[in-house]
Amino acid sequence: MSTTKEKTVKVSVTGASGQIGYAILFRILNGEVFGKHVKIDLQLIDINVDKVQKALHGVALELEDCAFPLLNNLTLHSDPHTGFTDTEYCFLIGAKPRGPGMERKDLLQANGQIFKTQGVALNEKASRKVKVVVVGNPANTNAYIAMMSAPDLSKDNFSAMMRLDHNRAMNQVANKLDSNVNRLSNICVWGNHSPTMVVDITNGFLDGSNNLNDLLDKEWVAQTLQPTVAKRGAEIIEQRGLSSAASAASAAIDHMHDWVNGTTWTTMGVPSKGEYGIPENIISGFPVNCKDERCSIIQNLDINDVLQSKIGISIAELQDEQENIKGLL
Ligand code: NAX
Repeated sequence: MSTTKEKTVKVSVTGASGQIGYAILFRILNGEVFGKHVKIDLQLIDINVDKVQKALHGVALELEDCAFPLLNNLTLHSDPHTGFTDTEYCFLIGAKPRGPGMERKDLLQANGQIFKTQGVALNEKASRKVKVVVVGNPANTNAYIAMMSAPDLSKDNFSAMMRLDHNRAMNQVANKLDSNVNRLSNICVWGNHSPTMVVDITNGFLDGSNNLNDLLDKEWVAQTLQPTVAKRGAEIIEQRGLSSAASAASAAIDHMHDWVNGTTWTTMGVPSKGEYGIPENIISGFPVNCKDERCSIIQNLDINDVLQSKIGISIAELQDEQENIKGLL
């Protein structure tokens, strides 16, 4: 008989009946974030539209049919205030897609309102130690809005998902070196989750000691790696007819897993405290270490002038997005 006291965590997922939701829920309940011995109270949230709530109910039936031993309790919500009650780990996936004729600034406004409401609900209802990862686009600015709308929570509770860009970069480099992602370390992605994001291999290694600067041709990094990662989402839509879903879900699992269980050198979108000249509160991709359920930005890296100027462009885009939604805050 086990003598270990069973642990239960409370997890909320928005956009739960969407395509990323469908790809992530089964993996969360399979123990891929919190481990095989941690039970889960799962709170699923989607919008208050009959068709969507019906679809959410259908997903819930399937989750039940998996007979996951880790599923302790499952509840369905249309109101984030109930869906975020006491939540400790929160995947904010739900967002409006860009509609016909909608400009980027209209999307920012529409989604900004969603993330403001959710930030307020988190502020009122979530556990004080809640960990939030925003997946819904524009992810960095949505995370910023939620963070600024939750003044009673620490800013360190909020993050945006840059891990899909990170994983895409890792895969491209591993393929180029005819190697495996396990043999790579210290790669990161700076800036916004948008085509302006900046892949950085300058501190990277193969097998812990062979510097990627010496192994990879500069021209390949600039002319192939960076644009391939930047345009990968568009390439998937073009091929699959739908946007990335399972890979996005996988990246969200990796993001929360590493935040909870610890890691060295990965990429997370986290609020700047002024590191590397990035203005305070901008949620940018940074290289981070995670330990004891906290992540910290890796300090004192040398950033060459070319990288610095590319990062500056991506940060300027984030500042522009903030300017666009400042009326909401
Ligand atoms: P879907 O359109 O399949 O699903 C979105 C779901 O969110 C729908 O069920 C919708 O009803 C729900 N929703 C909308 N507003 C909501 C609200 N206020 N509260 C709760 N639920 C709400 O989109 P899907 O493919 O799942 O993508 C979800 C989001 O992830 C999109 O914004 C997408 O752009 C973004 N992505 C972000 C990525 C990243 O790396 N950060 C990569 C993948 C993805 O493109």
